[in-house]
Amino acid sequence: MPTPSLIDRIAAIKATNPDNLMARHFDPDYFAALPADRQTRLTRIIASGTEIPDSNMGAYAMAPDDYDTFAPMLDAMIRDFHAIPADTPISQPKDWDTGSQICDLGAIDPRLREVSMRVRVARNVASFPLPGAMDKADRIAFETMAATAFEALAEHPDFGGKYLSITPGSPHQIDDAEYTRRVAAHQMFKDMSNDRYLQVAGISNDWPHGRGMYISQAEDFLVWVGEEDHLRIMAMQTGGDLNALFARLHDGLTRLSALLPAFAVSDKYGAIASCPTNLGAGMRASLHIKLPKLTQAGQDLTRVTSAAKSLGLAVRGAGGEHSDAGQDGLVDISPSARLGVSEMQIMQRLYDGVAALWAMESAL
Ligand code: DAR
Repeated sequence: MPTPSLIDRIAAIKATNPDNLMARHFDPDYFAALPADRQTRLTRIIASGTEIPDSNMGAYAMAPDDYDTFAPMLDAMIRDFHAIPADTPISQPKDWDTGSQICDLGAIDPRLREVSMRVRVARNVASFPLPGAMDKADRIAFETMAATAFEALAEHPDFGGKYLSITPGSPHQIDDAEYTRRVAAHQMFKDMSNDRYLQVAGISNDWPHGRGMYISQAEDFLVWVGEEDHLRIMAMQTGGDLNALFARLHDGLTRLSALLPAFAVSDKYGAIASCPTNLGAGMRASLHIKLPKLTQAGQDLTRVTSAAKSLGLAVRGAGGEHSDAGQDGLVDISPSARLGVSEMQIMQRLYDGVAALWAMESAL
């Protein structure tokens, strides 16, 4: 049997995997009309959706301008995922004025002061290829540049810390035992070469070269280098004060951006990310909360996922993407939308959503 053409394969995926947004929005006529070099670029961008039919998004950008170049196809996928109506322009508002709304989880219930909260943003430096198209030299050059920026950041009293590299031969290299310990502590990212999506997209290539993590002394501010995006900048804390958490991230992001070349951003797409799911604010604001009744002690996420979806929230296991809930019903809750909503709106949605889920849990 001849190998089915790309178009035939995607048509077959569309029939068997209706939630594969790449297959759902792939237009054979649009693809066929592209010049050969652009067909090659687009084939690489949609490789994950083509090779892994149960993908949801099914695409990763390889260069910041991919979103503009292939907007006729990628915008349809982006609108679908981020629930942006056809008659609404794709546009990213900016509003870190997270002081204007008080979002203290302790005001919902004092017990919620115990939940661990984390907010992260994805950022990519415009002058480098996106991670899926970087070669080993790019990855090491980027990490070297980032490590120099971290040396300056480490001088700041609020963000002092150190850079830990897993690049063989790096002056900042840590041993396997410390790497394993940092992963177990949910600080360092896992071996990306085990993620089939990132592997197909080329994002995990050259592992572990060019990868590492900046960690503050208080271990409440982290910067991943060389994961799915060039940088994943995150703040974490307990206590329920979402305003303080967001303000700390914004402060760290602002200081770091002043130490690096320009990030890839656009008025339309906001912060440019490898995955279209992370465009816009590029922000994932999440918290780990125990919902034993709504999750049947972590055995069944159907009900909590449905309730969360109606609140604009996504549910994951506490071990990260594609993980199960904890036995005590510990789940990771985060707002789904990231494009077309501001940082302040994301914070508010998280607060309002958790309040509603907590009320449902308490009423059972
Ligand atoms: N599994 C890939 C990516 C989904 C979004 N998560 C990211 N970007 N980490 C998919 O296309 O389904």
